[in-house]
Amino acid sequence: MGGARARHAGPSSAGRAVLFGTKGAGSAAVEAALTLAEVPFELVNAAEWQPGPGLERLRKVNPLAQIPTLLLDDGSVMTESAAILIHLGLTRPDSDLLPSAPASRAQAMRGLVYLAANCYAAIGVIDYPARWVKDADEATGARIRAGSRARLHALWEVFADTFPARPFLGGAQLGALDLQAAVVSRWSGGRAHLAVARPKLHDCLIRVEADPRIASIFAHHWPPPACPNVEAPLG
Ligand SMILES: N[C@@H](CCC(=O)N[C@@H](CS)C(=O)NCC(=O)O)C(=O)O
Repeated sequence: MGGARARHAGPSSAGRAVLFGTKGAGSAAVEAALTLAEVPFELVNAAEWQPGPGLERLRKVNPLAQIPTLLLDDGSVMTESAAILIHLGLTRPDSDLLPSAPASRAQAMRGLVYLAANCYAAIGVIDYPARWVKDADEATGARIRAGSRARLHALWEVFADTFPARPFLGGAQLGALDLQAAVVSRWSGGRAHLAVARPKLHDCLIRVEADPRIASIFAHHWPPPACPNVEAPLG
């Protein structure tokens, strides 16, 4: 599976899925989902905040220049993380990205859209407050950020109460909802808030990131903090 991953798309990418993304971004959830589903793909390093050829290429397929953006193997463009993950789950049923039972699958899709429409959207406001208020000064930007962050943390509490881990968010198997929750909670203090306010969800996300099939992806995007430089006493 690891061999399916290449970090830079070359000219030979036709016929292969191409994922636009960068370190620490929402593309990490799609990268993990493609890996679980064993879909071969190439990764183009691109982000709105990283000028360069990757961004130029991304703009041509997604006018919002947002990541994740995924080119399917037929060349069609997929944007919107929830839609991408649902598509992968539906087209790769053996991956367990979505539960097979219709009632559980419906709840997993509900959770994916909840995260995109509520949590991810709040993070978009936190990251780019000036997009939402004309002529915002610094103090206004700071107030928008603080209010959106508090709202985001409340949204996480509702998510945890609505989608309990049993042991994973979609049920018995690790799936797309777990991946998306693990990634989106990495931003704007979400994970630290959950550790205190909803520890069961927090523990579930730690288990998700430790799954041996995808642990290296999470470790690449969110490396563990370096050990303090403590000198060992000489024996
Ligand atoms: N609705 C999109 C949001 C994607 C998004 O906001 N991605 C961020 C990176 S994690 C981005 O590319 N932001 C740049 C921008 O909005 O200009 C989704 O669910 O995939």
